[in-house]
Amino acid sequence: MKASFLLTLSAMWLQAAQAAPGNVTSSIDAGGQRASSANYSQFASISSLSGTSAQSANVTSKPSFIGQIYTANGAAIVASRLTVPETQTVQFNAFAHLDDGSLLAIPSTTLPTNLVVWTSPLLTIDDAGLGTATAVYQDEANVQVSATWNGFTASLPSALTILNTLNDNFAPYDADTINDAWQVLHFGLNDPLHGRGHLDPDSDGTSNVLEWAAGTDPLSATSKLGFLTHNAQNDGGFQTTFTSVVGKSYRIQRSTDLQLWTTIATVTATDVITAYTDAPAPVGKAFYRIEPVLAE
Ligand SMILES: [Ca+2]
Ligand SMILES: [Ca+2]
Ligand SMILES: [Ca+2]
Repeated sequence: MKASFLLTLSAMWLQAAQAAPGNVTSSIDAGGQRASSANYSQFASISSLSGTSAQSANVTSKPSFIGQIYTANGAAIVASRLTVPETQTVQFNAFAHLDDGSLLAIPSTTLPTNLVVWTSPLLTIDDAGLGTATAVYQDEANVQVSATWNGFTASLPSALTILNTLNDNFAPYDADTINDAWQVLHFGLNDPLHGRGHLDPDSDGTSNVLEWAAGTDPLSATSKLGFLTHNAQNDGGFQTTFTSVVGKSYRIQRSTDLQLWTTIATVTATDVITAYTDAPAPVGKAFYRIEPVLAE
C-alpha cells in the first residue's frame, strides 16, 4: 500500500525519502524554494505558492490553494432591506472585518464564541439575525441597529425606517378602535389608565372613543360634541346648532320613532359651532342626532 502511494509523489519527494529512510528530516534546496520531508513537500516561487502536499492522514492540501492566517480587526453588518412595515421581518447578517481588508461572514450559530448580540430600539432580533419590527403608532425613521461580536461593535451603514401600517395595534392603546397616534398625542406613550377608548378621564360623560371620533379634547370637560340650541322656524324648518371641530364632518340623522334613523345631511364644520336647518321638518314630532364621521 505504501509503495503504490509513493508512485504518486513527485521526484523531489522521492529524493528526500531516499536520503533519510526512517527519519522525518526536512531539506530545503539552495534557492529556498523547495522544502520537503517524509511528511510534506512544498514548492514556492517568487510569484506564488504552489501549495503543500502532506502524507498525514488528517491533513488535506489543495493544489494552488493558499491557506492564510488572518486577524479580525472589526465587524460589519448589513440588512436585507431598509424599509420595514411594522410587525414584519428583516434579515441582518454580520461579518468579521479582517486585517487584509476583506470581510468574512460570521455564521449564524448559538455557540458563545460566534454569538452576535444584536441591539435595536424598535426591533427584536434573534441569534440568527432575523429581526421583527415592533408595532408603532407612526412611521419611525432613523431606527438604528448595531451588533457586537468578539469585542467589536458594528452599526448599519444606513438607519432603517419602520412603517406604520396599522392604526390600532400600538401597545398599550391597541385594539380599542381609536387611532393610536391620537392617543399618544393626548396621553403620551404609556398611560392606559387614562387613554384607552372606554375611559372618560375628563368626566364630561363622553368616552375617549367618542371624543376621538368627534375630534374633541379628551382632557377638557368643556370640549365635547353636543347640541346647543333647537329652534322651530316659521317656514316649517327646524334649526339646530351643535359644538363642532373645524374640519370634522358630521352626519345629521333624523327619526320619527327613535327606531329608524335616516341620515339627512353630512356637514363639514367651519367653526366651533355648526348650525343645520332641516327644511321642511316632518309634520308632528321628530328626533335628531349627530354622528361624527370617523377619519380613515
Ligand atoms: Ca401601528
Ligand atoms: Ca388604539
Ligand atoms: Ca371625556
